[in-house]
Amino acid sequence: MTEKDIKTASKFLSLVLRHNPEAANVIPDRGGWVTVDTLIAGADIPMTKELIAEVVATSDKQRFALSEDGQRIRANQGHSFPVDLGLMPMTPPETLFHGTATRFVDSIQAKGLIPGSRQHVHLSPDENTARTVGSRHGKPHVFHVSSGQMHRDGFTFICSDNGVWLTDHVPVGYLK
Ligand code: HQG
Repeated sequence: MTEKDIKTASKFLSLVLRHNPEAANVIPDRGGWVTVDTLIAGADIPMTKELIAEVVATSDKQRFALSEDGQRIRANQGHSFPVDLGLMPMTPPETLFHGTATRFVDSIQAKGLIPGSRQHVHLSPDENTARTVGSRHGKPHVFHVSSGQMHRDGFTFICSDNGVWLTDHVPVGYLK
């Protein structure tokens, strides 16, 4: 298996496990879990258990998780279909970071951070990670989010298994 095989499989798993399960003819359960064998059978690209295990193990951001018995897989975050990750709400650090592109800044300063097509707003624990996330969209801009204050004001935060902080909406007043 080559680097290219792993990258192609990773992109396909992101598509199926976050956005479009029909692409592999699978139906995720409430927690977003899908049976590995069913996914392999429904995939329209060559997939094997070994390839999937390699993608899970080598993903730079630990995008995917296998169940303890190795029979099921899900994305750790980034879903656009409704999913209950089953994670306990947690107290976030005082400040979190959101990386975006400069062309979105005006709209964000008007509406705050909204999830768009995803289920949550994604926040990074450090500024460098946020900058990298923002660069995916263009010239990066990093917002500082007063997450500690949001939490004290009653907003809920969860932290995905790969360390991305998730919340529903960040109103403008908490952004710097
Ligand atoms: C922007 C990646 C205008 C928001 C990353 C972002 C992350 C607004 C874009 C994960 C807005 C949505 C998610 C508003 C937010 N007006 N634009 N009011 N509020 N936006 O890709 O956070 O590599 O859905 O700033 O690491 O960039 O795929 O979200 O630029 O964890 O594993 O709307 O995806 O992970 O873009 O990234 P996205 P995101 P992976």
